[in-house]
Amino acid sequence: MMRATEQTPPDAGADFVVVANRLPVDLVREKDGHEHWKASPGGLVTALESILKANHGAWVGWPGVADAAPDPFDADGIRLHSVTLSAEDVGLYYEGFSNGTLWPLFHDVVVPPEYHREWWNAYVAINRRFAEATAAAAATDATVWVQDYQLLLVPRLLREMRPDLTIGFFLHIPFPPVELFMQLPWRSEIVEGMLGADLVGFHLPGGADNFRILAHRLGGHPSVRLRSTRGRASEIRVDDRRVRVGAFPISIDSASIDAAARDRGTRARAERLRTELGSPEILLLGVDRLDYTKGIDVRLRALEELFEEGRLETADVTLLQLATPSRERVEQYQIMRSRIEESVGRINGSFGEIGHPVVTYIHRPVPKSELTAFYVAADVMLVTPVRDGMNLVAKEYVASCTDGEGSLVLSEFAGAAAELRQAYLCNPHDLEGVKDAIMAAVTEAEDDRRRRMRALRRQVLGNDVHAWARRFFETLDATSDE
Ligand code: GDG
Repeated sequence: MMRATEQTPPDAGADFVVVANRLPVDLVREKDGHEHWKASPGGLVTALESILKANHGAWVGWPGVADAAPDPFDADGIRLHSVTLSAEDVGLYYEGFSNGTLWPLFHDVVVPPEYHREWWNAYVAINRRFAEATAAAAATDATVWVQDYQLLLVPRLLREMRPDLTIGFFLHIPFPPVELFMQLPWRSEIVEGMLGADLVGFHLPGGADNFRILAHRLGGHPSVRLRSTRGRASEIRVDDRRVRVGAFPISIDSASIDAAARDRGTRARAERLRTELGSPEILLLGVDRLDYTKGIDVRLRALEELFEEGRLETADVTLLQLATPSRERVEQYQIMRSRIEESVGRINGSFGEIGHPVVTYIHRPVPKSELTAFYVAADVMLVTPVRDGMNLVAKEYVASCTDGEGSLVLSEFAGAAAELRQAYLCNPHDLEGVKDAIMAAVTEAEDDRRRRMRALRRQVLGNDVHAWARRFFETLDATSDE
């Protein structure tokens, strides 16, 4: 199935198609109306690049600008097909149903999900638009890999349009417990949508279990039969088809981050950064999209109390918090941002010195090289989400600790905690526990810290994003071969 078909012209359709909400490049529209493309190399592109190129691959997604309708074009050997979304589509399908309904519902209702029929109708219509674009882009018997919660209905729609395709689906966020999922007025439609795939992948076995139970209960296909497939996926019978369900924990391009962190320029930048931050004895770091799931508020509160109680000295410790702007038109994100910025102001007002804030807060994206320098500079990385599918930042930090120094404080509620067992694990709902984990990360003997980091590095360097993609495809291949 994944043969290199070198002679097939892209116009005849691609043998391998990735479908995601966003294309791997962003369309940028200048004030004068002039448009150009900018690469946005995420982890997924890195993982799939070689497979896409070897198979005359195509990518279907939104270019990131409302009403843009660029023709398909080739970038680096990958055919890019844009799905056009109007400003209203973005408001209803993306900001509304995807990020106002599904995102909070799938993250344990950290904020209340909103259920609006108007949002749902738009979600159905836009999923159909993605499915149609994919059906038009895929060659006969092609393999299609659908990504994430914005496109949960695409597998089934696509199967109806193109029964010849092999369809994989991967969810990048948690899949919630049955009791929460059952809130969704359109729960059966969503489960049916996902069951259109041949293989449905989650980060963790818990998500896969939740899905199996729901498929049994809601899918209208009562014979859920469990059978293990190379220990990776079990099987659900849907009419005369089998759907495999399994856990595929995503990772990062560990080797390239390790190399970037060893780079002399990066190390020099990391040193300069520490000086610019007032040469603290201990540099704490947070790196997140500004999202209410990430627990930025949790770590700020923990830090504030540790200063108040005198367990940490403000003269020794500083926190660098990078909070990349995200979903800024969604109300809950605006509320969260105000709350975090208020805390940062309060902590600096109480504990900072003139010219030396204790929290340095950056609310804008930084270049990747700068981010790697942050990781290299940090003594302790704080990853405290209240719920997170995986959390790649935790793995990126570990890959950047090339000298074996550095400590990771990690929430048990991040998917990464299942693999990164030697981190300083904490429950983000237990503030005392978070404070203790930070203190342990700061004060534990060097030998113990190094031992933990060695184990973490073995895990992250031995399980990279390429292995993740390979495992998914091998399982999908095995499914379609049957
Ligand atoms: C979803 C799931 C799951 C952040 N700021 C900058 C920047 N970043 C990069 C990080 C990291 C990525 O963004 C964030 O990935 P996460 O995994 O931490 O979180 P989500 O965005 O919520 O991702 C998550 C993931 O999907 C994959 O399945 O792990 O659980 O929620 O790579 O480095 N990169 C640059 N500048 C920034 O300012 N260059």
